[in-house]
Amino acid sequence: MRLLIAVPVFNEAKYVGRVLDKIRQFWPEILVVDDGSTDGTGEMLSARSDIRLIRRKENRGYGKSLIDAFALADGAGYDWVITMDCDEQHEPEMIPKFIEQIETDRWDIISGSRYLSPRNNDDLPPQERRAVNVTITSVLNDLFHFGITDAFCGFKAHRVSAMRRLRLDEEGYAFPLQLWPQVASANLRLTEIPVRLIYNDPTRHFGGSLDDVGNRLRHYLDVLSKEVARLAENPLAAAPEAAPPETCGCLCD
Ligand SMILES: Nc1nc2c(ncn2[C@@H]2O[C@H](COP(=O)(O)OP(=O)(O)OP(=O)(O)O)[C@@H](O)[C@H]2O)c(=O)[nH]1
Ligand SMILES: [Mg+2]
Repeated sequence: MRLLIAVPVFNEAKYVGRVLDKIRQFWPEILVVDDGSTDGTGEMLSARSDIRLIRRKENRGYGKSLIDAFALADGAGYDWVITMDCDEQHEPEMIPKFIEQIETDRWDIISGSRYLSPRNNDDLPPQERRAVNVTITSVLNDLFHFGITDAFCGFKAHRVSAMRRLRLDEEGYAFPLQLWPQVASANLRLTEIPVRLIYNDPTRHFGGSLDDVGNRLRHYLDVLSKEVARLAENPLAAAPEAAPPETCGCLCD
């Protein structure tokens, strides 16, 4: 099984070195997508010889970086991609837990959830973040009967051959609102695993109009409803049938 850890990065000079060193303790193959950082992150990444690096001059967005990571992984022959953030909100210690689930061969998407089994050392999420997450998670569950608990966790494992069947082009933070309907349309096999809830920097923000919670929720619902309409017109191909078991014609069992 070939696994790539993909880390989208924008202006993370404070964290990037530490996070990558930590990830390497658990898995050696790492792709970083630096999206036009202006704080020295790109230079720090270019100086490392232990990662694959996509470095863009201009910022194209969180979703675009993941889409590019899946395409690179596919072209380079990887079987799985684990995406994780670079701001110490995702613990590299969890990588083996994702690998455990990958190795069961039962899933196409293994999604981290910060709300599946709360722990004593969890942080408190900002109230409006939690409210948006609860609303969107419940809309997704109503639409697609997923039974998920966390619509917005970027810590996920993706089977590359399954991702190849999707048509992803949402470039911004609304990427999950396109991913989830496509997961449903393509009938991908989905599970969640618990990850720690970490909010270590209350000053972080999305930037631009998304910092207003009303705008953000409207934008997310808008992307979701457009995607649902698009898939109703043009659904994704169902999963290929599993090949029938080969028979050898003899009476052996
Ligand atoms: N490539 C790329 N990465 C981004 C972009 N924006 C954010 N990121 C990275 O994506 C990851 C998640 O971004 P965050 O801004 O922390 O998003 P979040 O965790 O949902 O929100 P917070 O709760 O505010 O931390 C981090 O590793 C960021 O550096 C972007 O435009 N392009
Ligand atoms: Mg974050």
